Amino acid sequence: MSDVEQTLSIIKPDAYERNLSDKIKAIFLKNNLSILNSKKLHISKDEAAEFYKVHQSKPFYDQLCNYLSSGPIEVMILEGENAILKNREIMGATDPKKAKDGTIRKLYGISIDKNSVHGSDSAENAKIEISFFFNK
Ligand code: IDP
Ligand code: MG
Repeated sequence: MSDVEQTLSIIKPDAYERNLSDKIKAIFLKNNLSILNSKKLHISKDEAAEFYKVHQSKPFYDQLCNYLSSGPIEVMILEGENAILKNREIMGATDPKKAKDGTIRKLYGISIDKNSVHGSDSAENAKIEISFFFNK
C-alpha cells in the first residue's frame, strides 16, 4: 500500500550560509522525496519561538530560537512514500556525532545545535509545521 505523505524540512542557518542547499536537496531527490514548494526566508526570534514552542520548557530553548532566527533559512515541503520517517532517517540523529554515516547531519552537521536541518517528527507536527510556513 502506498502511503504518500508530506513533511516540512528546514535548511538551518549553518547549512544555508555554507551554500549546502543544493547538496541537501540532491540527497532528498535521490531518496525519492520530491520538493513540492520551497522558499528562502529570515524569520524573527518571535517566529522561531512560535515554531519551536514544543521545546519551550527545555534548557536550550532560548539558544535554539536565537539560532533559527540568526540568518537565512530555506523551508521546503517534501513529498513521497513515508516521507516523514524517511526524512528523519536521511537527516540522522540530532547530535551529528551520533548520526549514521551518509546522513545529512553526519555529512554536514557542526554540533547538536548547528545540525544543518530540521524535519517534522510526526504526521500531526508535519501538518502544523507546513501550515506555519506555507498556509498563512
Ligand atoms: P530534532 O531536530 O532531531 O527533531 P529535537 O529534540 O526536536 O531534535 O530538538 C530540536 C532542535 O533543538 C535540534 O535540532 C537542535 O538544533 C536543538 N537541540 C536539541 N537538543 C539540544 C541540546 O541538548 N543542546 C542544544 N541544542 C539542542
Ligand atoms: Mg524535533
